[in-house]
Amino acid sequence: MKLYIYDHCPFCVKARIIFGLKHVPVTDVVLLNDDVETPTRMIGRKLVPILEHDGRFMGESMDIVAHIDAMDGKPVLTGPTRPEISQWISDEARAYTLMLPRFAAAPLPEFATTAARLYFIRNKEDMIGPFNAALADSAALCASTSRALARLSGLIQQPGAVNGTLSQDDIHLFAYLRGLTIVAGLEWPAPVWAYCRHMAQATGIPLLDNMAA
Ligand SMILES: N[C@@H](CCC(=O)N[C@@H](CS)C(=O)NCC(=O)O)C(=O)O
Repeated sequence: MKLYIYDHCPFCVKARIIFGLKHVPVTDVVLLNDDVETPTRMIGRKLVPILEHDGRFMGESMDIVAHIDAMDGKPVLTGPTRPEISQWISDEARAYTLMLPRFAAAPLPEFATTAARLYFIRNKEDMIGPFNAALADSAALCASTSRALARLSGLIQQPGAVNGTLSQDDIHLFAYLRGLTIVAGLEWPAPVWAYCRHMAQATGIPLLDNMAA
């Protein structure tokens, strides 16, 4: 199996998590961010992640998660979800304003060419406005995101699973938090950081704190 991804992409992290948790062998293929042709040929649009399995292509991160989790008849995402976790993640969507300009400046393989990096910048500035303005707002956004992380701390039941047993909440939460580790200057409560460290270890997906800015 091959999984086509961008390293920074939280949706791709969702798909990568299930391979890591289940130790299912897969080859990650990082596409250049301006490669429109490859994903379009596979699924008809420029969107990752894409799973290639037996000559077929599957898009949609959570479809890939469900497919891989069910494949051996021994699912690992067996725990219940909690509405407060999905609510916390959707309330914190604004922190993408912190993440996107930092992804754009990072030494990530999807930006191996200048054209690929510029494609990303143009694409995301269309969504959130100029990165300069976003970066200028960093202090205020970091403060509110740190307060949100403090609230999350009380919701984490175990470092190995936010609700005590692995569930879809872990897919969404770790995908989000892993992206956030590229932001320097956040205050990470110990339980939230322990969760990130544990999930990184369990999934084999490194955090981005080594390139935090
Ligand atoms: N619903 C899709 C969303 C995937 C998605 O939005 N992927 C982004 C990357 S984070 C993408 O490929 N966007 C097109 C682009 O960056 O040009 C899923 O869950 O897989």
